[in-house]
Amino acid sequence: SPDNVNVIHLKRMVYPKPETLKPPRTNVLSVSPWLAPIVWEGNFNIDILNELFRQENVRIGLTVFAIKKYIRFLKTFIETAEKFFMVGYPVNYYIFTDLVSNVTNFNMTVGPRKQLIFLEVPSYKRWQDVTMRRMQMIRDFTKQRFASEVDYLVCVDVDMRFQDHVGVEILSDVFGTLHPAFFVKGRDKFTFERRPESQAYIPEDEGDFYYAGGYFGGKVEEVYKLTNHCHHAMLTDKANNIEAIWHDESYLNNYFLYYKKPTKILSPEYLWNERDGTAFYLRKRRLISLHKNADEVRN
Ligand code: 2GW
Ligand code: MN
Repeated sequence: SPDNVNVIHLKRMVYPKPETLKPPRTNVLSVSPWLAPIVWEGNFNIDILNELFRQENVRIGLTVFAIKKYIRFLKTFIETAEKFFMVGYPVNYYIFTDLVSNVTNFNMTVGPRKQLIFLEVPSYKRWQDVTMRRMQMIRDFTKQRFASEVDYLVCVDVDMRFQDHVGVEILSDVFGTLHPAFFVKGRDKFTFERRPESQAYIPEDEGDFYYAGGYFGGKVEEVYKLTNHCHHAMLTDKANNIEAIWHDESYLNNYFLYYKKPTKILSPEYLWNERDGTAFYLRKRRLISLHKNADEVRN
């Protein structure tokens, strides 16, 4: 069972009765039209969820890419994950990097049943390829090793800092995250790929949510399907000399709309911009996307 989680069994677990006519959250959408829960603080009881996932002995893989200059984000990312991410559960941190020798000198230590695993991958010249090829690399390692080592994968950007609880409440067959810049906006403002020639195309009158490219996951088998699909869509576009406007994020949005709707959706609590302060409906800001000097890290 998880080490640092209070183990309380479902039998004699005493908690407030769910009230059918008194939803805990009234100012946010808590369920999608296809009945996927949208995860907000207040809507879940972590003790119940911990007991359910503990019974399954879940093992979690957290994938992150630290290629070229982005290696600088790794230390804070891992340090804060140790404090807030899946506390008490076995976690493999899968760090894809082009500089394995550099990072092993970092001398980061992680807690019991946590493992740092460095995976050496090529570094692409164009930054668009660095971000898009993550789909291919996650897919390849899914078959090779993730399937035998973990049950769920959580795939995120590295330019982030955890600052509050992220636990098993996020786990589901396949999950996506509401992009912090778009969840209050209309479809016409979504930056989906709008050229019909692209595999990522979504017309103006379609779309559920605008999902963030930097935070998705699910059961290993589902992450395989997702990354394999997005990688193939990207290759088809490449053969036709077109590249989706927001790269992997555009292909991911197309996949979630047309091929597999997420079975759980993470609210912006799970992905918030450092520069955006806070908002009245946010009870927690769990993972913060760091402000960076784009020109400096990109060149
Ligand atoms: C990316 C863009 C420009 C220059 C460099 C890089 C880069 C990214 C890199 O040199 N090395 C590297 O490891 N990366 C990885 O790709 C790293 O894990 C990073 O967090 C991730 C996405 O790049 P990032 O964080 O600069 O892009 P954002 O924050 O604008 O991300 C959104 O848009 C992307 C598509 O353009 C992706 O969909 C991403 O998932 C989104 O969050
Ligand atoms: Mn990012």
